[in-house]
Order: sequence, then structure tokens, then C-alpha cells
Amino acid sequence: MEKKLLQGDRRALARLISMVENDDPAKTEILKKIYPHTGNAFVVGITGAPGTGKSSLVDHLLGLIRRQSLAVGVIAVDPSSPFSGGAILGDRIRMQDHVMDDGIYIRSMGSRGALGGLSRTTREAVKIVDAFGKDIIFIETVGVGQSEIDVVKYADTTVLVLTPAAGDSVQTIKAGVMEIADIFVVNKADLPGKDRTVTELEAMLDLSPGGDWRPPIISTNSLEGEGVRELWDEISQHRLYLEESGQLQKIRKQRARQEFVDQLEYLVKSEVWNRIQARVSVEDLVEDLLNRRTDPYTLAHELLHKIGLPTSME
Ligand SMILES: Nc1nc2c(ncn2[C@@H]2O[C@H](COP(=O)(O)OP(=O)(O)O)[C@@H](O)[C@H]2O)c(=O)[nH]1
Ligand SMILES: [Mg+2]
Repeated sequence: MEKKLLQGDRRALARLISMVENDDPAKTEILKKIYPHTGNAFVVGITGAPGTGKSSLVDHLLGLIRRQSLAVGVIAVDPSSPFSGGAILGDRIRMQDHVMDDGIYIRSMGSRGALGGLSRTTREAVKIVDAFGKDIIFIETVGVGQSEIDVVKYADTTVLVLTPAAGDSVQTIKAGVMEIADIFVVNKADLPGKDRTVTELEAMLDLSPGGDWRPPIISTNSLEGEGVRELWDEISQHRLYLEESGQLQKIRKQRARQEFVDQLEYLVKSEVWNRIQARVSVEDLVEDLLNRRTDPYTLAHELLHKIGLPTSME
């Protein structure tokens, strides 16, 4: 199937993403084979609270980018609820103008079926779309906490979308989310309060430790498409910055390292649990702990010994 993917077969692309969503054991062999063909796409994360206009923005961006004859993939990740079928459908309908366009591939991924964990599934889906040959990949993700921080780890450029509406304001942004933004968007610029939101963001940026790249703030109205060209220009600008400063190489190296470490830990953990569960009843051991017949330190140590992995740590 990987051959078909590399040849640009859209059915193979869709099938492979379903395989990673369902954590199909056959996926690993395929992921191994496509790995050498990945690393070419530029990945842009679009994150922000639900309803801030992420899908509308991506929709407009798709139109712009297609005029530059670049092939684009969109992975819309919505971990917020397993019942978000409506929202996902909404995304599909809005982006429908583009579904007949062969240069665009759009895929929604819910939390349903994401057995391997959303972060892992997204990483694998990005690879598949990358190997398929897309130049630009958008990851649209609902920004509510740790999950989107995890997801945008796979993005080269991250765009954080805010609106002037109460509840999305600068003060409500959770710690750790602000830092991931390379570009800020104040969408719904047609609503009152836009200038205040921009001023608040500027003030916040003045206070944060400045690096080589100060995140620009772009106002957009994605009903009308206003500001979208500027946004795309800034994304391109950030890409140029990453490439010329050597930063892109650095983050991609860090990502390669992290992926390998994650994979190693995943394998070790699975292997250890398989061996433990084949030999003892974990429930019985928990009873022993509860009755203070043993302690977690001794128990963990003994278990590893029992499965042939004696540790030097206490
Ligand atoms: N007034 C206004 N509404 C917008 C704007 N952009 C998007 N919306 C509306 O906000 C709602 C949520 O947009 P959507 O793109 O689905 O947001 P997402 O959940 O972040 O993907 C929709 O009803 C859009 O029509 C904007 O610039 N101004
Ligand atoms: Mg959306």
C-alpha cells in the first residue's frame, strides 16, 4: 500500500490514515517504509479555542496557496468530544469548495478510534500526508490544554488564533500555550474590541523574553478573507527565518530525537507490561499493597527481576 501512497493514490492515503487511527498492527511496517520519503512538507499548526475561526482561516489560506500551485494537506484534530461529529461535518462542508481539487487533501480526526493516543496518531498522519507529497500541511487543533501543545510539537510554525470576544482574551490563555505561538491572529476583527486585544498582546510580548523572532500579530476577518494574505506572508516569513537561522534544522533534529525516544519508551513499556501480565495478576498485587503486605518500591523492583529485567536502580 505504501507504493500506492508514494505514487499519489488518494484512496491509499485515506486508508493509511484510518490504519493509524485504529492503531492497526500492520501500520508499523508501512510507516517504516515511508519514513525515508518524509521530512519534505512544511507543517503549520493552527490552534485556538473552539469557534475562534480556525477552519474559516484555513479555508481561505487553501485558496491562496493553491494559486501558488503548492499541494496542501489539512489534518483537523478535534479531541474535545467524541460527539463532535457536528463540528467535524461543519468543517467538511465549509472546506467543500476544495474537495474537488486534487491538490488538496482534508482529513478530520476525532478522539474516537485514536487508540494510539491523539498525539501519536497525529504525528503518524502528518508523516503519511508528507510522504504522499504535500508541500504544506496544516494541523488544525482545538486549543484547550496539554493536548494542543502536544499536537503542535509536530508543526514548524504555530499560529495561535484569538478573538476579541470575552473568554478568548489574552488573560485567559493558559500558561504554556502563549509560548508556542510563532504568529498571533486576532480573528473576527469585525467585532468590537479588536484593538484592545491587539494592545494586550503587544504588552504581553513586550514583557516576554525576546528571542530572534518576535511573533507578529495579524488581525483577520475570515468571513471576508481580510488579513489572510498577510497571515500567509507572515507564515512564509517565519519559514524563511527558520531556514536561514538554522533553526529549522535544529527543531527537526530535536523532533527526530524525541520521536525515537518516544518510540523506545513505548516499546519498553508495552514489553514490560506484556511480560508482567503474562506472569502475575496486577490486581492481586494491588491488594497486597492495600493490605501493606509489600510496598510499591519493593514490588516494582521484584517484578522487573521476575521478568528478566533486573534493575540497578532502587
Ligand atoms: N464575525 C465573524 N465571525 C467569524 C469570523 N471567522 C469565523 N467566524 C464564525 O465563527 C464560527 C466558527 O468558525 P470556525 O471556522 O468553525 O471556527 P473553529 O472552531 O475555530 O474552526 C462560524 O460561525 C464562523 O462563520 C470572523 O472573522 N468574524
Ligand atoms: Mg474548526
